[in-house]
Amino acid sequence: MNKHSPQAPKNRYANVPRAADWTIEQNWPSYSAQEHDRWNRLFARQTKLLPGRACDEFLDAKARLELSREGIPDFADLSERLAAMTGWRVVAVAGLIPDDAFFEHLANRRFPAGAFIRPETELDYLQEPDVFHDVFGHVPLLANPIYAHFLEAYGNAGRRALGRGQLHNLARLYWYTVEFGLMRTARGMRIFGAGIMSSPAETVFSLEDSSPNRVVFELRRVMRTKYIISDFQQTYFVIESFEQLLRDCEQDFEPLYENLRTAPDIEAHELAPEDRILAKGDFHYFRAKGLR
Ligand code: HBI
Ligand code: FE
Repeated sequence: MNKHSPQAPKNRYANVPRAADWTIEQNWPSYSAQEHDRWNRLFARQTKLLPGRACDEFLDAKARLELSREGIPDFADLSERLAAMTGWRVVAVAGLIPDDAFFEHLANRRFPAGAFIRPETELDYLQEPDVFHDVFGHVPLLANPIYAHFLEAYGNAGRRALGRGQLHNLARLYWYTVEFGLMRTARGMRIFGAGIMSSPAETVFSLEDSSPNRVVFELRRVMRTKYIISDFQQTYFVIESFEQLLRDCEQDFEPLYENLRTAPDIEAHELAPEDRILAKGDFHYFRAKGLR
């Protein structure tokens, strides 16, 4: 590459042709040995951290899906195995896609997964969901029947929320469960959110650091709670089970949305009077970074 050519695009899928539903060709043979090797290093590093931290449903599904350290998975093969379990398939996208397209895919049991893998310089954190965040973080739980049903119900709720202009309430539900959710189990607190599951640092921080609040999940409370995307969470919400999450999301959201229209937002670090608090954060990590 000569000095006049633009910096190699960070995401080589950014300009590939896409279908009307925003899907692209994964073009699995195009992955280089370096890209496969990066997946293997991310996979090995994260897998080492998960025993005793990831929920059993995740560890069980990851094994059943044969997610391995043998390079970036071919979405077609992975989808054959996944579809046989819960009917979900993994479709390739270049990055974030419009909300309506995203919810349409979820409502049809298709998970849009980034085809690119993060650059060496962003091994620890990146804003756009890459193949490691999406396939290692999100896909395994789609093999769990209850969670698979929850995420389809979420996709349908998303389309209704869009219609009402209340997507932000639903995006918070996604953020504090699908991305950063914790679960209380008989053997202690466990991770299920993909944003944590695919991040070595947050895997430890979310369970073991004294900085964040940990509060029992309550749907309306979560839908009122703002979030930050640039750092660890200041509050984690803790569910009892995927069955509980599914029950919460199968209700008719209309009355809830109506009630939410006038309910004030809650800041990411705030505790609310009705909270069932499992851990009150001391925020030392956030204060040290000037965030609190
Ligand atoms: N697109 N590829 C992709 N991945 C996402 O997680 C995603 C998206 N578009 C919209 C979106 N998420 C949000 O609407 C939800 O997180 C609420
Ligand atoms: Fe995600």
